[in-house]
Amino acid sequence: MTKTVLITGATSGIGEACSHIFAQNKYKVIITGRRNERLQSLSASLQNTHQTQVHTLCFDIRKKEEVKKAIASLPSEWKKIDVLINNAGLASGLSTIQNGDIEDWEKMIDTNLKGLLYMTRETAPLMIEQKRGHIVNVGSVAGKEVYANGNVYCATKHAVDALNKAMRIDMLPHQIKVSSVNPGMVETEFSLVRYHGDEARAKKVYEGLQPLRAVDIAETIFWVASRPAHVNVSDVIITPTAQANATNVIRTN
Ligand code: NDP
Ligand code: 8X3
Repeated sequence: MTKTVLITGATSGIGEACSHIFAQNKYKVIITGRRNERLQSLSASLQNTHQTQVHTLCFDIRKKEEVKKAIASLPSEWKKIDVLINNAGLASGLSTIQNGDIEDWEKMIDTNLKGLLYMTRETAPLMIEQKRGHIVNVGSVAGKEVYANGNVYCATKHAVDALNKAMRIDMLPHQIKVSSVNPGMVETEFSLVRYHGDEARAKKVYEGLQPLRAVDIAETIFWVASRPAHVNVSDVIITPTAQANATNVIRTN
């Protein structure tokens, strides 16, 4: 039976890489994000490259009515979601708490925490009804440890870590799997977004070390999602070899 995956934040980085790997493995793919042009070109590329079926949903995950409407709009055969990848997220700014920008804080809380909750609230009942499913939450090393100036981003990812554990308990009677994948430094648009479009500053983050690629995380997520029915991988932390944890990194120059 063909399986269906829904990937939030598929217009870039880890989510986009996930869409390719699941499509390549013959999943039907639901891709979501706010940038419709990117969704349309990704959809065409997935269909051409992997001959798979693709459904696009363009919405802002921070808006609960948009989330509800998007999931409700899925044709019934697309509502049979086997894997939900709660990936959409961002860091916005990097500053002490006393100098923090409240708009940045709200953006991170609304996307990383509330958006993930809205998606799960709409999708988990569908999985329960069909008596199967797997929710994969993309956390971060920032959800395991805090680092200087990372305060609110780290708090949202710690919340994802807590929700991952809590969801696993709630889903247990329904035998729905819940897993989290927690990356360290991955070179995507993440730093560009964190630094509000400052390309030079974003590039500096990865100087002197080999960061993870989005595909490294996508492969891990696919591995987590493709274990046998009796196996649930609860929690994976994955960093570049040059990174020991959220704060210790080695650079060659
Ligand atoms: P990217 O910036 O490359 O991708 C982020 C994705 O999230 C985009 O597709 C974006 O789509 C989507 N997104 C952001 N805000 C919204 C919104 N309001 N509504 C809908 N979609 C949204 O970053 P990554 O691929 O690196 O990040 C993916 C996840 O991985 C995030 O949760 C991030 O926190 C996490 N992560 C990243 C790490 C890294 O070093 N890169 C390390 C650890 C975790 P669009 O703009 O089109 O809406
Ligand atoms: C992204 C990794 O270390 O920039 O979650 O917070 S880090």
